[in-house]
Amino acid sequence: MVFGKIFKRGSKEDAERLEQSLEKTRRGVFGHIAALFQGQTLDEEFWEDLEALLIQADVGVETTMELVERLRERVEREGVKRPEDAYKLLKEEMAQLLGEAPPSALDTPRLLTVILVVGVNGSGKTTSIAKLAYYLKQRGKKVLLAAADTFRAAAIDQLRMWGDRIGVEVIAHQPGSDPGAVVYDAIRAAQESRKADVLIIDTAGRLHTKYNLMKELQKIRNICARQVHRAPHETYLVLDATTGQNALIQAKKFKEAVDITGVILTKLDGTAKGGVVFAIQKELGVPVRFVGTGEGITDFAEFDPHAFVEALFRNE
Ligand SMILES: Nc1nc2c(ncn2[C@@H]2O[C@H](COP(=O)(O)OP(=O)(O)O)[C@@H](O)[C@H]2O)c(=O)[nH]1
Ligand SMILES: [Mg+2]
Repeated sequence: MVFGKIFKRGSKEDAERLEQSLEKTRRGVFGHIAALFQGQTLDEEFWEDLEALLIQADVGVETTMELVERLRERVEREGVKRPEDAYKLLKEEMAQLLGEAPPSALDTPRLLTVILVVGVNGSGKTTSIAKLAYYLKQRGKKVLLAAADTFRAAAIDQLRMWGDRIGVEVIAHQPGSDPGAVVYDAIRAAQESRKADVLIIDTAGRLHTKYNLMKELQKIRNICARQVHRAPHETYLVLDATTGQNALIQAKKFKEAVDITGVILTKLDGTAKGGVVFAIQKELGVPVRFVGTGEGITDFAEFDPHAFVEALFRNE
């Protein structure tokens, strides 16, 4: 009930943060795309340039091909001659590609919502968890954090430090302890004395080691499912927007192992590209739910596909 009201999409604040974070992107490749449409003719060279720029913007080869194909078809069918008219159609097609955000588990009222957060080291998991916790707290939710990245002592300390700053409790064990046990305790704490509405679980992010990260994540999921009906209710994959197509390759690996329900795209403020949003939606079929727009606790926004496309093309 409460969530339905609180998570009204497309808040003005979210749109403004998104817009600010895309400053570099607007001046970068998407600015070049806008300039291309200020030319005179829609000739073969134009289409080749558009294709090259979209790929450069991290939209991805597959998604770019489909997008350009669809746009060319529309231009022909609708008899569009002027590049500026074609620009409007491109914007429409890109918005269409992102579609409407599907309902989020955060919109469904339940006693305890469990959010599992996964991703490689350095992608921005811990920071995003702190931001999300703060975001939810500001909206009246009681949040609890679980430090299930037990591999490094620094990771636990980092989450604790954030917890102290934002006034959110962190359940942690000793470094090197079993992450599953941390999750078990955190769920019990959330359900019992602390009565949290939302539990957010931080996890380790080492890939390519003997230690099997994917197995560990699977185990954590099983523990969640045993203790809370249908948990985890959301599994967010954190991706660093500045890593472009690499982020997409990582995402595919995680998706094979765990059921990803959404993406938190970080460091959108640090890239002049940003087209990876389209590739994520198209090639993974997973919605971007939140974006990181800086290093501060409030540099975070709920992702709205329409606001994103508007902000991306708002450069005339
Ligand atoms: N500019 C910027 N930096 C970010 C953002 N999100 C995270 N970071 C930085 O990325 C680095 C790694 O973040 P961290 O949360 O420790 O990543 P983790 O290893 O995945 O937990 C830190 O220096 C963060 O401050 C963002 O949205 N924008
Ligand atoms: Mg971390």
